[in-house]
Amino acid sequence: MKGLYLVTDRGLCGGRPLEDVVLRSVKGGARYVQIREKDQSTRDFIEEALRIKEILAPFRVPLIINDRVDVALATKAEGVHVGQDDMPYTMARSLMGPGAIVGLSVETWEDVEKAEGLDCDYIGVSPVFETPTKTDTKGAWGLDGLARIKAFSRHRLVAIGGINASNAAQVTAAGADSLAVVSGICAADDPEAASRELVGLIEK
Ligand code: TZP
Ligand code: MG
Repeated sequence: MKGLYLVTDRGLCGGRPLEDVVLRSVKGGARYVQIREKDQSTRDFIEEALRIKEILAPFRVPLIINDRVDVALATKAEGVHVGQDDMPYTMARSLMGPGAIVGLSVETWEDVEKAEGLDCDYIGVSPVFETPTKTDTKGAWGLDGLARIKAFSRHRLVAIGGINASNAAQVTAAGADSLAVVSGICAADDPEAASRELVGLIEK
């Protein structure tokens, strides 16, 4: 995992279709897209995932589904992202298969240690900074926590939480391989320009 990773939030798109925001973000250089839906029907989630999969295909950007392994399998998404309260990582991996992208969030040091024994494609360092987008967290890692994980872990690190153009370079310098961004792209007036700016900061 390298580069900009869009995590969606329909509620932050300001009335714009999520598909448009996703398209503009990948045009701006996002390399991964995770659809995160917390209160959508299964049917609507599947239909949305299929539409977004089609949008991503020409860009060769993999689609990752948050939490819902059933939706990922049904839509043949390239990956799934699980948190510590979701389906256990090893079950998600065995259902998705060895070729899928399977990511796991780490919220505590114990999670980081346990992840060393897992063949996940990346760990999501969650959250790096406090963020209004997700408040049911166990506290923020900060740049120091991220650097400590980088020094310890064998996994690729996807940093998430409060990341925007003002801190992206620092988060990358602290050891993030990829930056996952929700509001900084979904709520941006111009998601394409916002994505392009973040990509520039990651690659600097
Ligand atoms: N997991 C940890 S923080 C977060 C998620 C889904 C939300 C990040 O949102 P934002 O708007 O990029 O801070
Ligand atoms: Mg989850």
